[in-house]
Amino acid sequence: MAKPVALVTGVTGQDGSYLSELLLNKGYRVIGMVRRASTENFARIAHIKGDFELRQGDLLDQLSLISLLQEIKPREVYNLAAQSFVPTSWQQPVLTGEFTALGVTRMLEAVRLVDPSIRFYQASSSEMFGKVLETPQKETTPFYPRSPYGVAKVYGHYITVNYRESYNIFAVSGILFNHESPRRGLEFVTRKITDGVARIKLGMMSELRLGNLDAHRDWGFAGDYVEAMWLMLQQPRPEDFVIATGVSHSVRELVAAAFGCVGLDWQQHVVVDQQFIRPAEVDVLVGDATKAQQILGWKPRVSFAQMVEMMVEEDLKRLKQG
Ligand code: NAP
Ligand code: G4F
Repeated sequence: MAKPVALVTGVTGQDGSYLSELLLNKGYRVIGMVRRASTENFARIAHIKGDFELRQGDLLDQLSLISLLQEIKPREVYNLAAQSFVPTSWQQPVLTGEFTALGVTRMLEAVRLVDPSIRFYQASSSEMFGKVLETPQKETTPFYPRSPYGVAKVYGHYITVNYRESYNIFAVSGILFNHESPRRGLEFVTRKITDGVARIKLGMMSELRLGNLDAHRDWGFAGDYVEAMWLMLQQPRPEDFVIATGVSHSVRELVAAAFGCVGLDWQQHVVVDQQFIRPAEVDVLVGDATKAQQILGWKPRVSFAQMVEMMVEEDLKRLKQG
């Protein structure tokens, strides 16, 4: 029997790499969409590159998406590609809108034109809740985004709902809270901290410059969260889900936990630097994933403490190897 085909956009990113592993293990033919670059950026997928296929396509280019779907005939499309770093969205708000907002419409249009029976997953974000109007946040909590990125994600979310309601497409939105791993980009706060802790422990640097230590996030492990993406596309009905641990920690607690892993006092090394303070902040996020637990049977496996330890250990190992 032919393998089910899944297209993953954003395959070179953190989530794309974990999701591709999961789909390969489930027996899918996995096709990763990559945009053209002068140098390859395949570090996160190097270990599985021989097991799946890469095809060029860009969320900015409508025709490339249509041609790709016509060629590979997927059963499922996971739209993970985006400009995903919140501070950059203030520096490049228009480009962020092109990728993160209109890119979703381009992919949905491709689905509608090529084969409306394709099942579509959109990577929505807890950043949409922003200046939160309810705690904890669930599927029915109103949005109040606080960054151009958050605003773009709200557009992506509602256009997904709209294509579901307008064209009866199986299009779902996963509202995922922050999820991290040793494959997280070095600019995000968790990885910046665990990489910094490892460098300080190894004598490669002495101080770590950060922004707002009072911000709280509901941090989970990316490997757990990609499972929820797949589960959402296997349901009898298309529905949106919040995916979160239900536990919130401050950046300060994260710093203390990471330095604690190597027996160092964070207060000797962390400096608050105004350049990392944002024009508008999301102060506290904490999600309620009860619906995902009840309908998808999903719950997180890796705790905050386990995840921080895993990330510090991996950064130490990588830096020792040189
Ligand atoms: P990531 O590591 O930043 O990866 C982003 C991916 O998007 C990269 O593969 C990047 O490709 C690709 N991309 C960017 N612009 C593109 C374009 N124009 N055409 C094609 N590909 C493009 O992000 P992530 O953490 O894995 O997150 C995956 C998705 O979930 C994103 O949409 C993000 O906004 C969303 N999300 C993430 C979190 C989280 O906590 N991680 C939470 C909620 C939602 P290059 O390698 O070419 O740059
Ligand atoms: O790690 P962050 O940059 O993640 P942020 O802004 O919450 O966004 C991430 O999660 C979203 C889901 O809620 C995703 F949609 C999005 O794509 C991305 O994956 O910052 C987390 C917190 C912020 O409050 C920030 O102000 O950490 C605070 N922070 C303090 N010092 C810092 C720093 N953030 C960064 N990146 N760098 C710092 O030095």
